[in-house]
Amino acid sequence: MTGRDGELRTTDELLKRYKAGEREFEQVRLSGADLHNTILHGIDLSEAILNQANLSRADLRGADLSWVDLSGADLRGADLRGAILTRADLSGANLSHANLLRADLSLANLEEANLSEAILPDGTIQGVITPLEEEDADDTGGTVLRLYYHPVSWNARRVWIALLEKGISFELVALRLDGDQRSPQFREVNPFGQVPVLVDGEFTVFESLAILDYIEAIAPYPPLLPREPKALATVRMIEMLTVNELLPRLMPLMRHEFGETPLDESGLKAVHESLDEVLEVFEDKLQGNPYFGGPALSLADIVAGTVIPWLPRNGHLLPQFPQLQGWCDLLHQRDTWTQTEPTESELAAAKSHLRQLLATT
Ligand SMILES: N[C@@H](CCC(=O)N[C@@H](CS)C(=O)NCC(=O)O)C(=O)O
Repeated sequence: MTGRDGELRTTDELLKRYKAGEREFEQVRLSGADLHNTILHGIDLSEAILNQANLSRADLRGADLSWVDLSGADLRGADLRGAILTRADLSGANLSHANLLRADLSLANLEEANLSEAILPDGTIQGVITPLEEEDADDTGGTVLRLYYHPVSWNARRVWIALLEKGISFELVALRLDGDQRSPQFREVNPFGQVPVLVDGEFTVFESLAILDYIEAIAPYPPLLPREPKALATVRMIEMLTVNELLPRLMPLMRHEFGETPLDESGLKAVHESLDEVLEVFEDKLQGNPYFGGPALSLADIVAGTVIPWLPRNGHLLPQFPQLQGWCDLLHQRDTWTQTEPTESELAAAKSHLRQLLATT
C-alpha cells in the first residue's frame, strides 16, 4: 500500500510500481500529474488528489476513483468503463469522448464538467455539453444477462467462461439442440436457431465472438482484451484462426469419430497433418508467454482454449507442442474451465443430436 503518508509524489514512480504489479495507491497526491495515454486499469486511487491532472486517453477501466479530487482534470477520451467514481470531485473536468459505460458516478460532483460525446453509464451518448442529472448517476444499466447455451457447445462455452471470468451475474438457459433450437419460440430469440445467444434486457446478441466483444464492453474488468497493439492483434488473430482454420480442419475428424464419415488411414493422416499446420502457428504465437495475449488470460485463450484441450479426445495428441500443452494445463487449473467442462453423461446424452448436427454442417 502506498500513499497514506503521501510519500509517492512522482508519476514516474507510480507508473513504475503499477508496471511491477502494485495496484493500491489510495490518497496519493499528484496534482497536475501528466498521466496522458497511460494504462492504469484496475488501479486503486481512492481519495487521491489528482486535480488538474492530465489523464486524457488513459485506460482507467475498473479503477477505484472514489472520493478522488479530479477537479479541472483532463479526462478527454479516457476509458473509464466500470470505474468507481463515487463521490469523486469532477467539477470542471473535461470528460468529452470519455467512456463511462457502467461506471459508478453516484454522488460524484459533475458541476461544470464537460461530458460532450461521452458514453454515459447506461450506454447513451451525451450529445450536448451539460452535466449529468443526478438521477442518471445511479443507472448502470443493470439487468440480469441470460445466456442460451448447450453444455457440449464450444461456441457457447466461450461465452460462459467469459461471463464467469468477469464475475458478473447471469442466468443459463439450456437448449437440448434436438430440434428445439428450430422452434418458433427460439427463432424469435435467434432466427438462425443456434446457441449461444446473450440477452441483456431489450438487447439480444448472437454469434459468439460478437457476444464476447459485448461482454468486454459492458464489463471491462478484469480486461480480456489487451490494449497493447501487438498483443491485441495476436489475440484477435488467435480467435479468428480458431474459427476459420482450426475448427474446419477438425470437422472431418469429428465426423470420423462419430462414425458419420469414416476416414481411411491416408485420410486420417491428412487430417492430422493439416491440424498440425495450425497448431505449429499457435505454438509459435505463445512465444514463451503463459497466455496468447501475454501474462493475463484473454479472449484468445478462451476461444482457442475451448477447442485445443479437446484434441487429444479426438485422437490428436499434443506432445510435439510443449508450449500448447503447458497452456492447456494452465487453463485446466482455472475454476472457469473445470466448472464448464461437459461431463461424460452430458456428452453421452448429446451424442445422437451431435451426430445429426455434424451430418448437416
Ligand atoms: N458462428 C456461430 C456458430 C454457432 C453454432 O454453430 N452453434 C451450434 C452449437 S456449437 C448450434 O447451435 N447448432 C444448432 C444448429 O445448428 O441447429 C457462433 O460462433 O456463435
